[in-house]
Amino acid sequence: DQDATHTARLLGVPLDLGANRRGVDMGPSAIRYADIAAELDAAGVGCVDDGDLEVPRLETSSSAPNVDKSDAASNAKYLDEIGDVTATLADAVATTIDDGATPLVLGGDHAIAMGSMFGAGRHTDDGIGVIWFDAHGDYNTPATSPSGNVHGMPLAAAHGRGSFADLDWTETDAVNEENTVLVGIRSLDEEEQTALRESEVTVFTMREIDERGITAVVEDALEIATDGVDGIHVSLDLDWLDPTVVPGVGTPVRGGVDYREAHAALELVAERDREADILRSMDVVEVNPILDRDNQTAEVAAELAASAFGKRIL
Ligand code: Z70
Ligand code: MN
Ligand code: MN
Ligand code: MN
Repeated sequence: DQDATHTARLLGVPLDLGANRRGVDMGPSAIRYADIAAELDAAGVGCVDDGDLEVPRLETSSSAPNVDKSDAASNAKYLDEIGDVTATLADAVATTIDDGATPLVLGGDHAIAMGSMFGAGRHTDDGIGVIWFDAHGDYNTPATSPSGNVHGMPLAAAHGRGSFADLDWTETDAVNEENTVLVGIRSLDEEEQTALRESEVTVFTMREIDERGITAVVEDALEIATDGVDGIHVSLDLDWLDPTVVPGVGTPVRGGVDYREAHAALELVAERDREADILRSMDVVEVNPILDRDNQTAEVAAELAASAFGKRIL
């Protein structure tokens, strides 16, 4: 008996304007093709598919990256378009939660998490915590980003850091910095590292996982993220895992968690949710089918989502 309490609502966001490689726009299709609905069903979780949000296509859009390198504040490619998409996503996520369901957002690049987090934090008294499973910190701002790619910035934006001119719709107190935990990090830019050191964010690098094991680290992450909040958002960037397990990601970084560690981590999220109903929303991002082999990265994404939503072996 799985006695799960969630109804998952799938929201596809085929956005790749925040990434440096084309292809993650096909992520939602690939994850559906990997039968995420059946995976959730096996977890005893009801699943409603709300389809994909409308996203501007690079091929048909007249928009330019719109980056002025001489103006640090504008060093964020396609921020205008990404701001529109994430505003729509935030509304959809907030409405889904108000309806009593749990949004499972399928990316798309990691920039979409701004919409997920601001939507999940809306209508809360005490804000939300976040657990961010990623190789990267995603804590750049337009002023610090070496690339101008917005998928390297969503967490900083969620904390109201930096100047994001086209994100004027955001509510910057929805995502609590002190309840934000990064897990499995192994690649930070220089200024991003400084910003994280000076922040209230807790960062568990791969080193902590090597020393203490994945379950001890994730138990700590859950303790910190859930302390005094109205629930947590779980953001899973597939490049968190080792590239040998998930070839279909745009920015692979050696030395990631393996398949079993990843499942153990997300099963702990589900276990805590069974005890205290903490899971408010989740996103699964950065699956790139062009770089994948036989859809295996999308399959891992679907399986890990099911683990987070409560799938159990016994
Ligand atoms: C680098 C940047 C990145 C992926 C985030 C990388 C960002 N720190 N890449 N997620 N896949 O450009 O800001
Ligand atoms: Mn990321
Ligand atoms: Mn990443
Ligand atoms: Mn729950």
